Amino acid sequence: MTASKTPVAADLALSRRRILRTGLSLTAFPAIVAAAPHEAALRPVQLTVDGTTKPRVFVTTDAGGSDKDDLQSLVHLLLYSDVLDIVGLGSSAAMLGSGRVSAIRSVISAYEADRGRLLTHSADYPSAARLHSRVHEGSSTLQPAAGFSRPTQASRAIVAAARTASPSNLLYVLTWGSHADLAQALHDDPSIVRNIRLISSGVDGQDPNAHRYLQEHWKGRLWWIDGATSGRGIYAPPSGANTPDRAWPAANAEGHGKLGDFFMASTQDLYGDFDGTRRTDGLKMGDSFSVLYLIDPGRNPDQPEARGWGGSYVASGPLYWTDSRNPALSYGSYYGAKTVADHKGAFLADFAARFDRAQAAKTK
Ligand SMILES: [Ca+2]
Repeated sequence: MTASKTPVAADLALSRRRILRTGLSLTAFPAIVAAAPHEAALRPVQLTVDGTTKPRVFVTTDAGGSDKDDLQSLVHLLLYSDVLDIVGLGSSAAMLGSGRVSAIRSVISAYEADRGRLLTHSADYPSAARLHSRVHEGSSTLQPAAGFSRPTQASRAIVAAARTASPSNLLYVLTWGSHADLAQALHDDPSIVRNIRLISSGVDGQDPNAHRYLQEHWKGRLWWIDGATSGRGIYAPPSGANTPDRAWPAANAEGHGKLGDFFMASTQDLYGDFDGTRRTDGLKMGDSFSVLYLIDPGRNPDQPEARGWGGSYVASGPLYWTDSRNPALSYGSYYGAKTVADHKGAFLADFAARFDRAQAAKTK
């Protein structure tokens, strides 16, 4: 095993706020050896037009099920795709079966309709074709007891993206669904661990064997924010009730481009509307705390314990952070939710401004 127990070069990690000199030589980064076709297409560093580094992000999602909150999270992600280098979007929806990449592609199609207006606000929004080329089917079955089985398109893409990352240009893997494809990727190429930072949602129930494999074989060697409940602070009230905000998307998303309408349509029946009241309609996007962690303009991503949009986490071992168990920071049973909710005003105002971009082109 080549993984090191030393910190993953945290002091070398580049945040997107760190300005690189223009004309940075890509030869400063490791050469790509025997690169796979999609590996070669991933440039080592993506810069915004003003020379700021974009965090490299690979999202795995269970979008496509009856609970639509990952669709909301994808809208949120794409509205910030000018400041993030989205190198992969994997469908890790083992509980749902295959074919869920269509859910990811549907959000990209909405984005494509709005991109012309978005570009008037920021020249860094990627093309829809580029995003589509980075969508990958993941595991459609639960992993066996070992926690891994066969490579998938998504697991191969994670390996490829991680190989083109480096300790000074890390790959953030954001898991919104199961851990099956990440587990497979780490099994297939253990050396990638040094280039990965994982920010995961509470997804152990979506593939228990894959999650256990990560816990037993990678915890302590993999830089990992294991956030099970803090993200609930995006939508839950202090009581911890499942009552997403219905007014916010009606005021800030609906009518704001295709993405806004898509978001609004994805607020309905979040939990299947079992009692016919639609009381759970609204803004949820509980997995988006991992994106908030990266886009917070005031946050140093090397410091999981600091305060910020994506929450504050407690070190529970080397390279491993979890939700705070401080009762004062809990919303009902959601540990750490207050550490996210405390910043709700700021990150929702910023999100609203992003929907405004989708609604209207910037006037000169
Ligand atoms: Ca999810």
